[in-house]
Amino acid sequence: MLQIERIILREIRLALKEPFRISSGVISERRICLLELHDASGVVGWSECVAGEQPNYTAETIDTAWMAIREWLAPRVLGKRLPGPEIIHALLSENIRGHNMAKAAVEMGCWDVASRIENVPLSRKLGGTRDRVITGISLGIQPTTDMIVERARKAHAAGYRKIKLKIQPGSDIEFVRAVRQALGPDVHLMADANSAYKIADAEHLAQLDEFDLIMLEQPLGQDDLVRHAQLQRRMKTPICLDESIIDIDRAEDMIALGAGKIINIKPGRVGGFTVSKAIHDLCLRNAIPVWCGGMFESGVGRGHNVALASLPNFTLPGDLSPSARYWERDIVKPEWTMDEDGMVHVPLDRPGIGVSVDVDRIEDLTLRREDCVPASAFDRRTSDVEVGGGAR
Ligand code: OSB
Ligand code: MG
Repeated sequence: MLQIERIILREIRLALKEPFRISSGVISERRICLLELHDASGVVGWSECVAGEQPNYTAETIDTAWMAIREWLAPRVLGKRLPGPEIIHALLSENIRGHNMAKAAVEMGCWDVASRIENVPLSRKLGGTRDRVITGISLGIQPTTDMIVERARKAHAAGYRKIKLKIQPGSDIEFVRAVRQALGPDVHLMADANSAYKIADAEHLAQLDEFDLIMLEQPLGQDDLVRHAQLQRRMKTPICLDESIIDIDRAEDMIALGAGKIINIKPGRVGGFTVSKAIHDLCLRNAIPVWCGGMFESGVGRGHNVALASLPNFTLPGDLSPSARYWERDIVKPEWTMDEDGMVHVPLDRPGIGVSVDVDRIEDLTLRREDCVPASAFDRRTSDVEVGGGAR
């Protein structure tokens, strides 16, 4: 049983140690929306909305998500007695289209609250079985091949088990070739185009087959499932979809069409954990491996991702780098770390996301705050009258 009595929205900013360039833009500072959810039992849970500052990955931004949570989503859960987090996605999605990252922030916060109420780790509440998750790194586009080689060498030496290179037209084949030559044939290497190509580039992209990549992530547009299937027929390298998979139907379509062979599950992009689990289960039944992508989460969002990545079909290394790869200082204690085997440990000794949120530090970093509470009895009466449209 859940009864969320207050959701505190906060915006903080954290500077990345190094600016990160993908085909659709560059980011040097994260504007992060955090949710602090208070249950009637006194339990407090946390979540993070992963929407970026610009609408260049999906249509959502931190500002659209903030508005969606305040106006439409928080009111759907606040003050209600709810049987559990499994029903939240359906509750948030009835006649509210899109806004998956905003929905996910509310939904995943409810999962954290529910696992704390039950006194179990979030991982186990979700059905996770692993106690360590295998970790990779995502490297931004660099101005020269020498610079990407230097970063890839360092990442490999640090123990990362998969190296993902961001690519775009003009920074692709030669960059991948240089890294493959520098690191040798045994390193798990992949490329992510963030939709930078058209189907007319199929022949160009097929040159990547030479480098034995474990996958090519999202070469074409978000809605291009049919074209991804055409491209997959022309390439040996498995295609992995990221931006295209926004719900369970899109995952089914990918499988039916042969539009890809691997899915990057980001819980924010699909509207939360219930849909993530459904996609995970669908992929398991269809022998499609999955891995957990990242959106430069702070330690709060990372806790949610690590819990999800502990499910059985997360067999490929995730974009789940330790805190120190992103930030001078994270907002959780302990910070997220990676061991010598390139594994992040799933916290199993504590309920919820398994790390402490540094509330004092967050207060210091807070640039705006808004408290969402149940509509008062008076507000409810007025809105009933509006909806009733003068029936009396
Ligand atoms: O496409 O996976 C992506 C970051 C922002 C937006 C899109 C993507 C990414 C990453 C970052 O690759 C991975 C990470 O959080 O380490
Ligand atoms: Mg991606």
